[in-house]
Amino acid sequence: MKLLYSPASPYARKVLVLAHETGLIDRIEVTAATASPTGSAAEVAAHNPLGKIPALVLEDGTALYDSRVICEYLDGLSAGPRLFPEGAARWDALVRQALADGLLDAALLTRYERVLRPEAQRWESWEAGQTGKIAAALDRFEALVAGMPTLDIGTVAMACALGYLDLRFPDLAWRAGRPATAAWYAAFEGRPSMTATIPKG
Ligand code: 99T
Repeated sequence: MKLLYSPASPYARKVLVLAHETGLIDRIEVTAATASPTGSAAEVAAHNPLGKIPALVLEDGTALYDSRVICEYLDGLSAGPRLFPEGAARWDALVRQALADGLLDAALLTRYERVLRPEAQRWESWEAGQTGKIAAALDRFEALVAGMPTLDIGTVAMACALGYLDLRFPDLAWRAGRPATAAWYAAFEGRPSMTATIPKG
């Protein structure tokens, strides 16, 4: 199967971290592609009408997207560790994934506002609204980290979100006032699945 991804994409990183953790990484051919709200690579658009990455193309040509669907699909193939728990723990993990992905959605909208939108059309209150969502999500991380399991789809998503803030938003200084999250992330980012997928871009 082929994963359309970009080395900066935190959503694609989530997929790759899960693939490492479940031992599936060698079954995935990774192909770099570009995606942007103002125009994505033809290969991306051919597989995902939304023009977004990641997309996973199966041997029979079926394309899976978005990252949540891909992660759950891969988890189902795992003969070893599973990152989507069952029972009550499932909802806890999925809500943390949604929280982290929502943080990322706000971060990406901010990123596009900063780098793509012509300066004359930028709207300060809109960016302030998005960065407010990022801060609120981070405050929820801070309340959650002490009670989380070591590894599930929620912890992977949270770590990928924090890694993206380090890459694109050093100005937000997310560690300030969030010592529990900073300590948790310092330990988590040492996992081989994380060191093998450090974002670039
Ligand atoms: O918005 C677009 O049209 C193109 N953007 C993307 O494809 C981004 C790339 S991260 N991916 C998503 O928005 C996927 C979101 C989806 N819900 C999922 O897969 O979970 C690029 C980051 C960067 O370069 O800074």
